[in-house]
Amino acid sequence: MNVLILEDSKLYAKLIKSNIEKYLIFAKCDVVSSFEELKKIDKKYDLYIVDYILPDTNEDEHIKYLLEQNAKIIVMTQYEDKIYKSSFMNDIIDFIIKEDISIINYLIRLVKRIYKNQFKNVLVVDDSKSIRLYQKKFLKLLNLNVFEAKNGQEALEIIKKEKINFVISDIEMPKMNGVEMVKEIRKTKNIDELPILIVSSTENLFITFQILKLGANDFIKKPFDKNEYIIRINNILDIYDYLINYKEERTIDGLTKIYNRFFLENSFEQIFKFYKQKIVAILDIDFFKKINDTYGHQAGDKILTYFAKHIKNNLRKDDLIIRYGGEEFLVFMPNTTKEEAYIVLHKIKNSLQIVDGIKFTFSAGIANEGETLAEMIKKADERLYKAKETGRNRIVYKG
Ligand code: GH3
Ligand code: MG
Ligand code: MG
Ligand code: MG
Repeated sequence: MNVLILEDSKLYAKLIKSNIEKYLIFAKCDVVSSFEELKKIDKKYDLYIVDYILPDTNEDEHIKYLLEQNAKIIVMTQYEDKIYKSSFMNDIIDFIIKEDISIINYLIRLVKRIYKNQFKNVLVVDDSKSIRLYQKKFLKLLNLNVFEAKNGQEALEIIKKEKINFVISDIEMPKMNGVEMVKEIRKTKNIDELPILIVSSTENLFITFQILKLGANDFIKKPFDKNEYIIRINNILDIYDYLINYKEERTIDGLTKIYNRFFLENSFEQIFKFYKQKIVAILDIDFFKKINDTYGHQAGDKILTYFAKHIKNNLRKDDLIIRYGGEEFLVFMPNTTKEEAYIVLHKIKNSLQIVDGIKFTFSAGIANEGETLAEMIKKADERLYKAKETGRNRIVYKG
């Protein structure tokens, strides 16, 4: 992301540039110190952080100049009341009060937010086209991809089809109102999966309480202040990003980068139940302890990483691989017979490479018997044991 800082105070410009580049690896900052210099630049930047008062302009000349080119602008100022009342208030992303150095933290967060928003889809649900457009303008300023729906029903259809990360909705709407819509969304997407912000003019406090209790995350009263709108949206999205990272860190194995046991025990059941016909296989590296003892733990780690990747490369899109134990991997294949699974594992077995001069093999058990995940794992484990007992380096799916 390319950022241009327009600031006549060299010290302040340097402070902002160094902080942004230190904390945001994706950002690259250039600095200019006057309107004259700005006008000489041909390059278009993704974001402009500009001082309100420059020595060579009449007040907001430079801001208007940038707005004409559809620039995304954050204004730095000592005159917040002036900015707040300015004609361009609704056309800039936000403003930062300069006196307080600690506001730099907010600026960093905001720039990071704007960068991340390019990957986020927000759905605005309102029966009034003008209100949708009004909100869309601010959401676009924040770099979000915007989808629109006229009522709850339309919203649900879009959520089914598109990867929506955030819903902003009215309450009173024809066909399906916001309360019903929130209820429907929460049947499949928990409060920690899809945030919902309500923007409504309702005077009825009980409806407000009700929709929040049903799973909406926050509420803004119409008519709203653009600044409040943007701050609340940024807060919600920041918290959700944090949650996503947190969940990912908990469910991904650090060494092999595939799902871990925590994922198996906490998130897998839903996927497992979704499919009628399916198989579970357990793959266990043969004599792995000996490999560790002979070549060292690091060599063992390398084999584990390679093995996980090798299995994954041979699976289909809907198949899953989970690190079940130290050198044990669980493979889940939906809509697959035991015979088909055997063919896949056989291919994995026959295409195993030698890693750093170390040749290794694995044994596996395949099962489709049993109603529950635990029953299927037990059966696969029994067959794995059989494979080990009868000489290792083999795959068992019968008996
Ligand atoms: P078998 O053929 O019967 O499966 O014998 P094995 O030696 O593979 O099985 P065993 O269960 O006795 O030993 C597994 C070894 O895996 C023991 C443990 O130190 C090692 N191990 C577990 N996790 C890791 C890891 O993350 N890295 C490395 N390098 N080794 C691990
Ligand atoms: Mg100045
Ligand atoms: Mg083993
Ligand atoms: Mg083992």
